[in-house]
Amino acid sequence: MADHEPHKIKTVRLLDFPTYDQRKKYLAAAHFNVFNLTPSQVAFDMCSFGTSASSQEQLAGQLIGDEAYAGSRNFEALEGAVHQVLGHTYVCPTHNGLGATKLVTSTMVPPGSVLPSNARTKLDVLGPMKIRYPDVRDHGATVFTGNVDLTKLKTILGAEPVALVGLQAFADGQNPFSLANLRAVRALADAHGKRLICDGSRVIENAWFIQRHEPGQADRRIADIVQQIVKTCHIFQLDGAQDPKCNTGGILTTDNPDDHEKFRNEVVVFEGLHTYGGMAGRTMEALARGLLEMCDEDEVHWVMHQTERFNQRLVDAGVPLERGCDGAYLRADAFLSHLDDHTQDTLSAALYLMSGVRATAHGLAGRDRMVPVQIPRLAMMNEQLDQVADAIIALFEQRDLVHALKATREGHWRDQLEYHWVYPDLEPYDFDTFPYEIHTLEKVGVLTRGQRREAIRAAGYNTFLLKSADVTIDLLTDSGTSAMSADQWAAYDGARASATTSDEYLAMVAKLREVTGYQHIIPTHQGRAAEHILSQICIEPGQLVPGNMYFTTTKLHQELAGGVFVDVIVDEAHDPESDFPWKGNIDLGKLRTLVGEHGASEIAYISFEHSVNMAGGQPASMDNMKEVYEYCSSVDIPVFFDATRFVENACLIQQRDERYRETRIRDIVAEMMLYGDGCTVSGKKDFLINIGGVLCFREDGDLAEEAREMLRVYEGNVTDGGLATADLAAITRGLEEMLDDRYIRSRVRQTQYLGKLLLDAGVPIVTPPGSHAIFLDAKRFLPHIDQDQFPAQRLAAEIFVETGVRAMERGNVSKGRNPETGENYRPPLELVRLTIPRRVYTNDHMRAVAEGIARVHERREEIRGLAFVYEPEKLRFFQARFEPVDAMLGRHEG
Ligand code: P61
Repeated sequence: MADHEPHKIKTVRLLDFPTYDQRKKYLAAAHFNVFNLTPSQVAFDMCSFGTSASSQEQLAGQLIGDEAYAGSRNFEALEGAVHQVLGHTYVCPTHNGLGATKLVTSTMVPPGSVLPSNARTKLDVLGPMKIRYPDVRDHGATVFTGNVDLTKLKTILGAEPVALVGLQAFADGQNPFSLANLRAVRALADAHGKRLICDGSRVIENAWFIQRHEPGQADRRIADIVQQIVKTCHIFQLDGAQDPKCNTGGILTTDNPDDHEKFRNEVVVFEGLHTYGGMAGRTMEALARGLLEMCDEDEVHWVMHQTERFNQRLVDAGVPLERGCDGAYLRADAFLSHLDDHTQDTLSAALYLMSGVRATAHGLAGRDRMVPVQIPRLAMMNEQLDQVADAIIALFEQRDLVHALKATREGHWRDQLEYHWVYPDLEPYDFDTFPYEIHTLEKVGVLTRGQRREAIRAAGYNTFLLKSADVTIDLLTDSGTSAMSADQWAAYDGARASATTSDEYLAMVAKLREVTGYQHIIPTHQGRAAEHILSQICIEPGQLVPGNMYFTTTKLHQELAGGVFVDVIVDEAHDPESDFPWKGNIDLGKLRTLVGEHGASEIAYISFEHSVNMAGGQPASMDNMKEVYEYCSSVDIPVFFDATRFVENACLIQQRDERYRETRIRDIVAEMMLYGDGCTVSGKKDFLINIGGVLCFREDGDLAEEAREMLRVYEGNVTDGGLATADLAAITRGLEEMLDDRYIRSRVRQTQYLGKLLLDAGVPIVTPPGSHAIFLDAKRFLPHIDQDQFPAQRLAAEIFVETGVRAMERGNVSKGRNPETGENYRPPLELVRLTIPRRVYTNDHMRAVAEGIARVHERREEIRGLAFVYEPEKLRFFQARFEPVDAMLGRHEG
């Protein structure tokens, strides 16, 4: 069983969570028919049609070629994918599944003829075409409920003008057929000289069901079963919006050149030329790529695991449903058994009113009594699905309060219906989860344990030197690794590049002024560039720079400017076992002593970091920032924040300081920034972007001018700092998204979830868990390894071998050597950092990480230390190479 997604999140689409009052308003405006609501009025849209997350390759494919006329290369790609995955020779493209149906009926099913099928819903369109579609599904079947009743089919074949025999994979979303039945249907069709056509829009789900439940099929691959299904049919049709995770598109495939000739000649009438069939070139490309990906065993198993889990949660709570291949199909009549009429739409309306979840039946009004709650493929996380299930369960518990919708406008199709409703008094269900869905995803590395052992050896036991593609869950850094949102991409795409002043620059300045309250906003290409400039303009050689623990680049630039970093963080920060909630605080006593000893003029400025990285992502308290600033103002020492993780610090203030429980994150941030004179920021963290930084000054225009002088020399224009205009646009959008309370809480909670799992497993970590990372305490994890044999470095390597998780050493290797003694510093904290990228991983990934590390912990005694085989002079941790001491001993002894 898959225990986490075989992919990570590449881009996200933000979700809206309308309030109860808004939902009342929207629903009334929609005439109480949830079909009329738009996604921005909905919290979770439980529909699997054209709503899948796509792969980054599909997304990229949208920009390739995109020509849709004779001989387009996108069509060639589609043909290639069909040959490879489905195995049929001929491909006729159509604009979607309906287009394929139309093509088949107009070429092969004359009016008045009959198309028996095991499915209903998608076939209702045949009614208006005067084609009958008798139901031949075996209603007595218990496992393969989509199997055809062969006797019934035979009778119809003998008695009626059958044009084609129809089959649907996972008919109506609930009824899979078996390979044995498929073969029998084919034989029967052949015996009567009829063609068998299969709608395989959900062929993957059906193949999975066969793999799981049909005797003798368990060891076959999904890809194999899919091809057998296709090849058993004369004609195969597929809606691109289903299994290939496209947003539209369709195909009709066959091995029969005569049939194909018919399709080719007809497709030009209704769809488009035979080489695009009414699809844009990009749709064909995305469809081709989706076809190539859809049989991926891990992905299929993950999707089906999610579906099973979702159903089970509902079943356990007694909710009446039928298991669907893509979700739970609620039995509306049983759910609202006290109502007689319009139970489906009433259930949909009540669920929306209560929670904002949209689930609705489609097609013909009154077709069946189900409300399908479908899971958009790969777009949601289990935590979100659990909450959707809980919302349904909560409604089920209040079902007696729901009264029926009253129709004010009847209709043939479900979207035509309109209602009247008196709102029931339902207890609203509030979501508290990740406020985004997965828009595109990226596959993760799948090396075997043996391959990982080889990879880490080749990387000299330095996780910095591993290839990202070999990593399963990458917790090396939260820097530049965020998943951007679709809105950020839109801003990025829409930016008009300028080598002078851009609209995007002005918008970013305005936004940052609003967020920080600082007047002078100077863009830089990333954090260390801002640190370089600040250090150069604010430090006189020999001056001291007190700060709350060092950060590598910060300290380096202070030293390059002739400054001397002095650590004035509270003592608790150096004690990994202390539970002090404000381990990022500056010890005011230490600071006063320092100023007393050296005089304020010897202090360049205070370097005050939010959510202190090297201490474990530990926050400073609001009171501490205020006190430090009061004191420093009184002695004329400027305070500059490293505000790289200031939103996370604000979130921990909201969480840990009673007085701020109800204060919005943006207001907490604004107050924090009052207690400083300026800041440097690496935007690659909280700003939710992949590149960028800023240097800001509250009001000192002279300093800003000096900074701009340097900017011109080292970075780029004063209006871009060397960043692309598009990146400025993404920053501005990110600045808005980072301040969303629901987002930042879900982020920090995810980190803390990982921390809790590790603590529960007895793994020593720095407490309390911080905001962006969990730090393993290597001294306690591997007490038998001397610090000069780099226990944290070895632990990070061992974690990779065990789990494919990449972590980062933050201990003796990172701290370096004392230039005077030549000895390693042997810092009090010998840590391994598990850093959580923003919006990239799910809680299931976090659970897998914790379980893997717990396994390493169990065999900790057999782990040995490391020795340098190559040691660079500066920032040695990036490029250093090591060998295990046991291996070296062995070599020496041997
Ligand atoms: C990180 F191993 N952090 O945490 P730049 N201030 C702070 C940072 O966390 C930070 C920078 C300034 C990184 C990347 C990194 O030795 C290392 O945009 C609090 O990276 O220039 C960066 O910002 C510098 C990792 C940097 C390292 C240096 O993963």
